[in-house]
Amino acid sequence: MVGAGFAGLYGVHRFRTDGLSVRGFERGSGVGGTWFWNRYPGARCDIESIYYSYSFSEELQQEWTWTHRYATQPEILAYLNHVADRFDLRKAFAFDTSVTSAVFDDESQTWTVTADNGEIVRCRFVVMATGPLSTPVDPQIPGLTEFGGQVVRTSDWLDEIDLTGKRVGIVGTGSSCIQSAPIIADEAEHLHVFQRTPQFSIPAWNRPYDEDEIARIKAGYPRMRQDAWDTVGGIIYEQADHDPLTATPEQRQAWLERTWARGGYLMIASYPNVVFNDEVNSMVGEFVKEKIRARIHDERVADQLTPTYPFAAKRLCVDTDYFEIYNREDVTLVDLREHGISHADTGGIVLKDSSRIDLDVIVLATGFHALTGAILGIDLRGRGGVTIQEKWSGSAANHLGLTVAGFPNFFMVSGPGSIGVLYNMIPAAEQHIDFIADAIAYLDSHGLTSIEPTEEAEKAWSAHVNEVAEQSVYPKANTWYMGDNVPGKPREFLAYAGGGPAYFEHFTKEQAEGYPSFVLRERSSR
Ligand code: N01
Repeated sequence: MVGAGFAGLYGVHRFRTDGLSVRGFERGSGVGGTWFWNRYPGARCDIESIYYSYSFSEELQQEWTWTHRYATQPEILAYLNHVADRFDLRKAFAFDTSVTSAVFDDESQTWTVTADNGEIVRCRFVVMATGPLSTPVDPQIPGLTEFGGQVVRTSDWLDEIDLTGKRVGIVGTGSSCIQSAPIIADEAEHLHVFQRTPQFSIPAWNRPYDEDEIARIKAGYPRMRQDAWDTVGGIIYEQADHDPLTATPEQRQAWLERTWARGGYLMIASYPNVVFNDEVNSMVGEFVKEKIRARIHDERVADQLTPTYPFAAKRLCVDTDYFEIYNREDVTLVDLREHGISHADTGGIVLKDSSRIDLDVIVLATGFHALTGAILGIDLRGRGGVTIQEKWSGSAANHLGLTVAGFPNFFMVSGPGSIGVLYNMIPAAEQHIDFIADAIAYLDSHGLTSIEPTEEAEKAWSAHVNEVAEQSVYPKANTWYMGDNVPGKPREFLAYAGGGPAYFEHFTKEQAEGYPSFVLRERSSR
C-alpha cells in the first residue's frame, strides 16, 4: 500500500480484515496524505464533513462528531489520526519513506517494491493510494532561487509562519489561494495576489453544526450514505423542480438564489445538465459572475476577477470572504494577463513591464501534477519490463481509473479516468478498495494468481472517458483536469464525468459476470 491518506488507511484496514498481510509506505511522517501536507492557513475541506468521512464503520460514525459544516485541516487530520489509532493501522506503515520502484516479475507473478529507506518487499499486489493531487507543480519563475525572502508552497506548508508585518505575494488563484488569501491578508502587512486566470468561487456559508442536527445525522447515517451514493456526485442535494430551458427567468432566478444561499460546491448541481448544456451553463455562469462582481467595489478589479470561460470548467472553488479582500487597501490583485512575471530577484517579483513588487514571502499556490504525477514519479515496470512512463507517453491508458493493461495486480485508487475528483472522494476511495479486496478474494477462491484488464477494455474505457468529457464544458478551459498545467503532459480528460451511478454500474457488472474485461491468470498457465 503506497500512501496513508484516506484511501491507504481504509485499504490497510479492509485487507487486514480479509486476512491479508499488508505493508504500507508513506512519505509523510504521519498519516493523513493530503491532510498531512496541506496545512496552509485556512485549509479546510470544501465538501461537507458529514459526507467527507468514512462510511465503512457505523461505530466510527457514531463516535466521531464533526464540529463544522466544512471541517478545518486540523480537524480532518485529527479524525484520520483517530481512525489510525482506533483500527491500529499505524504499525502497517513505514513513515518518512517513499517508494522508489515497483517491478513486476513475469515468472513468479509478484511485485518487488523498493523504498528509499532500503526496504524491499516482494508482494502479490500493489495498491497506489497516492492521491490525485499530491505532486506539486512549481511555476518556472526565473531567478526564484535567488529570492532573499522565504518561498513556501501551500501544498507542503508544514510549519507555522509568522506573517505579521510581512509583504506577501501569492502566485496562483485556485482553491488553495482562495482559502488562504483572506487569512494571509489579515496577518500580512500587504498581500499581492498574482492571478493568471480568474476563478468561479461560491461562498461556503460555513457554520458550526448544532447538537440537534448532529443527533439527526447520527440517527440516520446509513440511510444518508445510501441516498448520497445514488447521486451523481456522492452528496445529497435538493434538485430543481423545473427545466431551466423552459422555465421563466423569474423561476430560474429564484432557484439560483436558493442554490446560492445553500452555498458551496453544490452550485455545480444547480441544474443536472449544467456542465453538459452550453445554454444552461451560461445561465448559471452569468448568475455567478454577477454575484462575484457584487462582492467587489472597484469596477476594474471586478472585471479582472470575473471568469471568461464556461462555469465549472475549472474545478469550482468554495470561499469565505475571498473576493472581499480586494476591497482592502492592503491587498493588490496583480493581473498576469496584463503583465506576466518576468523573473524574481533577491527583493521580490519583477513583471514584464519592468515594474517590481517587493516581497518578504512568496507563496506558491500553483497546483498539482494531477492524477498521474505520483504514479509517474515511481520507477514502475509491468510485464516485460515496460515502464509506466513508456505506457503513458501518449495517454494515461487505464481501465475504470483503477487498473492498467500490462500491469497485473496493480491498482490505483482514484486514478486517472476514475470518478474520484468529480465525486465525493471518500466513498469513491472506499468503493475502489472494496472492489480490489473482493477481486483478491475472488482470485484466491478460484485458484488464480493475477488480474489485469484486457487491452480492448482499456481502449474502450479511455475512449468512453473522453467521449463523455467531449460532451461537457470541461475541455473548454485550461485545467489540471485536462493535464494543461504540466508542460508536455498529453491533453486528455483525466476523470470520469458520467456520474456515480453510471460509473459504479461498471464495477457491479464486472463482479456479477466474473470480471469479463479482465484477464485472470493461474500461475501454472504461464
Ligand atoms: O491548484 P489549482 P490548487 N504563474 O491548480 C496558477 C483541490 N483542493 O492547489 O489557472 C502564475 O487549482 C494557475 O493559473 P491557471 C481542488 O480539487 C481542494 O489551488 O493555470 N500562475 C491557478 O490559478 C483543487 O482544484 C481543497 O492560469 C500560475 C493556480 O496556480 C485542487 O486541489 C482545497 C502558474 C493553481 O490552481 C488544486 O487546487 C485546496 C504560473 N507559472 C485544493 N502556474 C478542498 O477544499 C500555475 N498558476 C478540498
